Amino acid sequence: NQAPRHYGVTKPISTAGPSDVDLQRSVELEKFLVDVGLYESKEEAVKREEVLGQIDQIVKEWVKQLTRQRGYTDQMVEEANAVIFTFGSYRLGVHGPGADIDTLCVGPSYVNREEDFFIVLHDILAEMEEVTELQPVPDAHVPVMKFKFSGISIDLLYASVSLLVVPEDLDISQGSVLFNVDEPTVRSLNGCRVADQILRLVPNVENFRTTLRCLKLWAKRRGVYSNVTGFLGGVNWALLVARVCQLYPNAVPSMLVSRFFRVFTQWRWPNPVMLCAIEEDELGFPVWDPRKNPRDRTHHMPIITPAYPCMNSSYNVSTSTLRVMIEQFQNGNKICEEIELNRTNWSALFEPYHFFESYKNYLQVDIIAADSDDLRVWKGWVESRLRQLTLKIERDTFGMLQCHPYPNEYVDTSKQCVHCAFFMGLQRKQGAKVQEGQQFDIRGTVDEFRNSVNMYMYWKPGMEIYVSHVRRRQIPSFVFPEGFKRPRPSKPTNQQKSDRIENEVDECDGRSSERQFKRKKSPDEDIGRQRLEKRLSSS
Ligand code: 3AT
Ligand code: MN
Ligand code: MN
Repeated sequence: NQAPRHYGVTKPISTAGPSDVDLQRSVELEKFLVDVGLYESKEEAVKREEVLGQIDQIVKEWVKQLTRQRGYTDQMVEEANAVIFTFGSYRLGVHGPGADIDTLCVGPSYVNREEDFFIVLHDILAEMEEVTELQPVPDAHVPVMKFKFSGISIDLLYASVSLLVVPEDLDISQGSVLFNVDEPTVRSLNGCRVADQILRLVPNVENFRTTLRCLKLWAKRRGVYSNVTGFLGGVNWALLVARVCQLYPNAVPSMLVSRFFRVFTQWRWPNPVMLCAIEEDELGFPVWDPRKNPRDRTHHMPIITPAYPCMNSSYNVSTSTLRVMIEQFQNGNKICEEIELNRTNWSALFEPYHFFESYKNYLQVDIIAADSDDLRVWKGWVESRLRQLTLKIERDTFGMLQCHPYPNEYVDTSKQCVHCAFFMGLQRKQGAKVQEGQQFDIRGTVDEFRNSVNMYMYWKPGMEIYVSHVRRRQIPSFVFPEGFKRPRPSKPTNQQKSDRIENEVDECDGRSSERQFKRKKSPDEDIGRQRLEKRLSSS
């Protein structure tokens, strides 16, 4: 493998190294990350290595046992092998305390996923006293066995490759591992292959890591870290940061963070972010290519994975979530400019986003189930459908009503873990000409969403969903566990003033807030609300 002339698909923007001030700011940034508890202890790191060693032994023994049972020769039994690889935040070296270890087990061609992995290995794990919370998810897009091993969370995937004997030093970066395997196996191998490539394609791994830790923390604080809601998850952030590292190969983390915001406030989406050229179709797996696939042309924020078969890792992003992220990038960019002028410090960048102060109108999605186990699965399903609700609302109002889904879930602790809620901010499209008396009627949209959610394959009695329009002041108190609704200025006169300003804003809209949504007056919804209250007070 020849070293590339430069990293990435274009020349760097700047090859400048750090000044003394940049170095000093990097020290401060790293101190900030340590102080907020982003790094695990030495003990935890050692524990993780021990656990990985034990899992490695378990899968090796499992494959040997199966080889013996299938009547292979003694020599085959002797040579029988499985190897494990890690991916996700642990592999990239950016995991926090308590993070899971995403692990892939690669086994020989005759050891399959359906029975050998999800039944035989499952039963072996179920017997072990170190293993708790064992949860097989065989029908997921990427089939996975989730469990805790001595308290460490593990996501274990399995890939059977076209080899009778898996060598201990198997290189899964080679395209040849994809020969003659099915698509779930390709997807299972892909997490590791992508992580390997990312680490290979950045000019300085340590600077990449610190910058990525920083952007992940920022994204969480600003409410834009979540794949399922249509924002970006760990891999997506890793790819964006890696691209910035390529564009500034000699920059240190303080510079990379501010260049990150500069680059991505100026990026002209849907131009794709890529770390390397897209490899031509070698084995016939589908590859992201907007020239060939009409579907790929609809992606709003393409962030392309760097291992064959390359895919858009962020196909979940919608116009709504892209708009929210661009706003947040602009906010980050402004703060970084001020940091560079010494007008503020790093803590300003990580200021939490005040979602419940940012809108006047919200949609509240209440999720109820009979017990906490039911709530967990039902909530996961509803959460995975929320993107559809934002798409439908924007579609049905021709983009005039904008929807901001918020990734956090709020658990109603007074209800013994049987009730939680998600929220979405709603606002009129800014700058749009709104006709006198125009109202948004999204009852039909919400009904369509509720119907699709209720098609849940594993629905059980007690699983219910309610969608209602709430004003900012009606946000339930369990959303604010610290017991405040919003920062109250110390003097009551100020409070009155701010209330008046808000009313004036309403007036400016040219209509009273109550008239903004017909939904508010929907008898159906009022009934829903009453039933919800009744259901909750009886539990
Ligand atoms: P944490 O430190 O664990 O929070 P992470 O980046 O490791 O961050 P995950 O463990 O959730 O995040 O995911 C690890 C990898 O697993 C990322 C991606 O390659 C794959 N993955 C996770 N969720 C999905 C998904 N819904 N669909 C496809 N791949 C996924
Ligand atoms: Mn992980
Ligand atoms: Mn995981």
